[in-house]
Amino acid sequence: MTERTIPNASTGAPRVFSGAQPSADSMHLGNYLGAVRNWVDMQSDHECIYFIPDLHAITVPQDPAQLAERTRKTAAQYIASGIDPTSTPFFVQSHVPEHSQLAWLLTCITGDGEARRMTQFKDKSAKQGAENTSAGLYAYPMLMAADILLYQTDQVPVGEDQRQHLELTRNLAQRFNQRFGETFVVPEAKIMKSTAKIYDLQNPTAKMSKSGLSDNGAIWLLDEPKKMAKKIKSAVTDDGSEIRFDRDSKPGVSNLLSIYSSLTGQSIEEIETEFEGKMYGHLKVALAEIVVDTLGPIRERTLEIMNDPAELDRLLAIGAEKAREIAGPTVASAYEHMGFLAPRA
Ligand code: ATP
Ligand code: LTN
Repeated sequence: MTERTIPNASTGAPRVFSGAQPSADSMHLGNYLGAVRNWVDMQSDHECIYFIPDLHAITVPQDPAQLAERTRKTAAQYIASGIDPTSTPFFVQSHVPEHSQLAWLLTCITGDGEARRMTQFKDKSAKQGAENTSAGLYAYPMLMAADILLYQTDQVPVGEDQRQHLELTRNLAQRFNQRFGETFVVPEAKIMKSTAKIYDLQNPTAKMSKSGLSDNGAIWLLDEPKKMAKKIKSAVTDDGSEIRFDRDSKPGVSNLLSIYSSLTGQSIEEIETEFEGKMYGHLKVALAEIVVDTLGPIRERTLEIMNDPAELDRLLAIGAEKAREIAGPTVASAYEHMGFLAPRA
């Protein structure tokens, strides 16, 4: 295995790397419970590095003003959620040029058929039509592989939808090591539990998503607390009145129960017992309070951070500097192994 040139690898804890695109102004409850909260928790017993993949965001058309704004907002929400930029390297992808450098090398050892088989590419390009699909969308998985391999990552906590990209990343790491000599740690996907999958409040068979049909279907971290409570209280529920978990016949109530369980740590059975003989309305009132108690302070903190963009930019610059301490030597080693002529000092 490759020797690591890592500043703080003294603990021997596995290295974790992940991130989510700055593709909306606010994360939703599904992003928080399904991804960000896990990343926050992992900081206690893993060596974590987190980033905002803004270069990935331009694989679909972007408004330049919005890109910068959303990058800051996303960063602020991560920090407010508990990612600690003073101990966990936390940075913006485009601030670390090594991502683009390594992506090119990896693109050149990826087969065209291999890239075309990526289901995310197939789905998105089919939806947009060939003329509206950029070559960047095609190259997306190789950039993602570069993100991960630059940091000699052991584990990548991601959602199920990213499993195939992780498989490609592993194949590219093994291929590179075999062809050119040991350069990269071969990472593992850590697929985050689907029990935390959160559904749309208005359409509880579809997942809560940035691109949902109705704004009332998603709880946004930046929603005012009153609005969050109102959305929970007007969530679609099901026929009957019993508060019982049954995804098939009671998708609305089941969704509320799993949000309740994720936020409190109580099991579904415990919650069912607590609400035995009560009405849907009781569950909604209690849940609204829990949601507001959890997300309200994160929202406040996000607004505070957004009020001081210079301080936020300073933290991100420190993150990028720490990232480059690891990414720089990895790219240098990859160039050397591939046989590039070293530039004169
Ligand atoms: P889109 O609406 O464009 O599909 P998204 O809301 O699904 O976007 P992503 O940026 O694709 O968000 O995902 C960021 C992370 O949040 C991923 O790890 C994903 O698994 C997780 N996530 C997204 N939606 C949910 C959800 N409803 N429940 C649980 N986890 C989710
Ligand atoms: N493709 C991922 C975002 C992403 C990522 C990464 C996640 C880009 N590079 C590296 C983990 C590691 C997504 O859309 N969720």
